[in-house]
Amino acid sequence: MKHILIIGSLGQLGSEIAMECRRRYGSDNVVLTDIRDDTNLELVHGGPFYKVDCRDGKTIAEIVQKHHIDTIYHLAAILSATAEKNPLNAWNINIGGLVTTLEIARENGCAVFTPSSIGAFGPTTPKKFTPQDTIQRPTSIYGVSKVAGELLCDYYNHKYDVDTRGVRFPGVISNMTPPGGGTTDYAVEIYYEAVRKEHYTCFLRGDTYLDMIYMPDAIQAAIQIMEADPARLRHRNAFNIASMSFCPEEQAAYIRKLIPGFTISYEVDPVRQAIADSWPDSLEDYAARVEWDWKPKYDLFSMTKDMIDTIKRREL
Ligand code: AKB
Repeated sequence: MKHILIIGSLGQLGSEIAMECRRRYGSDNVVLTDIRDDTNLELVHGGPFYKVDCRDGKTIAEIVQKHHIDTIYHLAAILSATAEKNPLNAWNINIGGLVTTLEIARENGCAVFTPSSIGAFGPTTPKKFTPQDTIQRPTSIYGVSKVAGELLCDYYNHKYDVDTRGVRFPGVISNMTPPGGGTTDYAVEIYYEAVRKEHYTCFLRGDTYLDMIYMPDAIQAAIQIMEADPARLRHRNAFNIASMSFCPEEQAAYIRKLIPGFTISYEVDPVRQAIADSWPDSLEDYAARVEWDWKPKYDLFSMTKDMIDTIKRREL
């Protein structure tokens, strides 16, 4: 049985990966940490939980030893839009937290999952069907920290033989924990506002294409790559995973199929628009499909239907 530690377990990705890991591997075998302990009390009280800063290596090492941890999901990070407000803080948390995790993994023989992002690409990257191995010169501090993180994970693998693995997540859409401070957050907010007000004011231009993924597929990717046969992995970290690519106009058109009165307007935020314009329109994910059988289940229509049905069930 695996013994898993999830750092950043109360965030958007962390909380849902934590729930699925506790369901699969048993609550006592999945230890959670986060900088806060006042959200999702079901997770906080449903198994071992520690309130700790992701850079506090001493405390995290003690937790790893006490619970015989063999796999760490390092999910604590400042997202792209928030990162631009305080770049040094974002660098310190995103890279400081990752180095701390990698060192603990090296000393204790743990495997590590680290999420990278479409943010690891920049304006000189090929924009459509962005290849797995290509130009990476991001212009946001979030992207800079993601590229550095990808390289650091590769380094710990070839230098110290740490079993590091990871994927480049698109914008993640979910209906449990809201995202915070990302450029792709609009794609989640739009569903809530559609159900509540039949109107959404979008902070990106209507024709801005970005890759997105529905949470069940994102969870599946994170767990599947950690269970993949290492002999098949030619890449280890930062696999492109693609699921769907759309712009706000298209998403609004799909929402209108289910909520006919829905309207969208635009008040463009120049900071988030500049970040979005520097990212790819769509990724090519051949390596993930061949090396560990990646295959998403949801497309824009099935995701839209599930999001709206779920939000309606909860709120109306
Ligand atoms: C963000 O918008 O910052 C994130 C991401 C794409 O990594 N959702």
